[in-house]
Amino acid sequence: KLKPMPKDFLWGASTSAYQVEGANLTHGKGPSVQDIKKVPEGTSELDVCADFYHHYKEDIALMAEMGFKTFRFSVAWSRILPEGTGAVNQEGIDFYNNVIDECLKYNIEPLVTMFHFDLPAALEKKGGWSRRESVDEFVNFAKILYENYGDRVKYWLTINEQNVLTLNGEVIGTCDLKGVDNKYKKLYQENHHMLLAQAKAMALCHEMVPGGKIGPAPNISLVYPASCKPKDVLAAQNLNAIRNWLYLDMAVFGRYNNLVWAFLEEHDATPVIEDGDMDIMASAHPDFIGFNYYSTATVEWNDGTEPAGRGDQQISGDEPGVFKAYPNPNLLRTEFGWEIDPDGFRATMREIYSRYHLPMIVTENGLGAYDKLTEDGKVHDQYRIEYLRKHIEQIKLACSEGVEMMGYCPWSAIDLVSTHEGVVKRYGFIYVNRDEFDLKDLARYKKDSFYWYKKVIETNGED
Ligand code: BGP
Repeated sequence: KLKPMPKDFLWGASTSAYQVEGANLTHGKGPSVQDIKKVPEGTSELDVCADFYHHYKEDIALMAEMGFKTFRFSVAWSRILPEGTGAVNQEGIDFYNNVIDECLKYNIEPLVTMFHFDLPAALEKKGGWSRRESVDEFVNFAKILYENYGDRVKYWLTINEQNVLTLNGEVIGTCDLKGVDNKYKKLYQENHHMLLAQAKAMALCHEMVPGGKIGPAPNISLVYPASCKPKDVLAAQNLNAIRNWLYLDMAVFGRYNNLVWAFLEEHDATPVIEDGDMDIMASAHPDFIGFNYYSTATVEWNDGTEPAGRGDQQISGDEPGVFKAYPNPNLLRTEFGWEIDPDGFRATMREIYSRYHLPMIVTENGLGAYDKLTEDGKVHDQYRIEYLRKHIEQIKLACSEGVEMMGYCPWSAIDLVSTHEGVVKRYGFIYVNRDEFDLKDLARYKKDSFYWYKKVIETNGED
């Protein structure tokens, strides 16, 4: 039997700085890795995006009209610190002050992601996360955020989808592996630095922000075995460890997952760990777990005879001797080929909760589609309503089963730029009138899902 949703459930939605703001090289902002990458063919540059930088008041007013209790957005590191360290760009500080104040004006709790795929290019040029210094650079950035916003921002997220950064960085434009001999060695050393930076930032939040709550935000997709063949089950355990549990085991327990460690040893890729690193990680604790969920992943055993290939966004490449991507024949797919699995969402929530026993907030979930604006300014996105409704149903079921869910922030509050598939891949409740290369007037239109989500929030999930 369904129990009512928690009274203070945080309904909202998400964006990220480099995908929504525009003004990417103006107003004192330094370039990030996203601004120096070559954009995928057929997609536009990041100079305008949804132009949230100039429309934030109008956009937050629309979020308030939907009844948002929270708004998840990220802070662009190189807007605050154009060089990644050193001089602060006051205009950048002011911009996020304004965004935060605008949220608070409508009683919307800001949920701030510190780092969402946009390392300052100046740091990348020096070697980015592969250098030990990156840990202190991130902590310094976190300190500036707490100093400036800690009086008003209670909820913080450290690193968006650190697992995707490690497993799929080339696709999302955060790393270039050309000429790298042992990619695992490089990626998992960077990963170690990020984990350490995260642990230190969590501890610092507890020191500096009164009542502050902080958590990680990996992308968690429960991994299914393709069959009940025992070897397929082993393959699923392998990918679950590599893709999912490594990140949460580290954030919550500060412990490397043993299956991952064995995998790294096998590839001569165990990270350099300095004295004291593991203590720092074991003593820092998140207050909650944020996670992005789009779908599950399905794998079968890989006997090692086939070379590594690339799976889809959730699977991120096959590993000989470890697992092989398997298209799940039981699931429908979006227009962009992503599997749709609401039941798997509940399975994922159950599994995370049974492993970590922490409250959880869904920091992303959603459907990318080619929406059409009608002549009379409507967007009939019934497919999105259906997708979201089915996922919300699963949250209700999970809550009724005793899983502690704090909130739901689908991707995305407003149309923005996809990681690699352009602005025509839309996720928002609010339509932004532009095409890939024709900026039109950037006017905002309420999609059908806007009115539907407003009712969902009004009734605390009853719709
Ligand atoms: C997540 C990212 C987001 C986002 C979303 C949709 O991986 O955290 O930044 O864009 O996926 O993905 P895409 O834009 O590739 O459709």
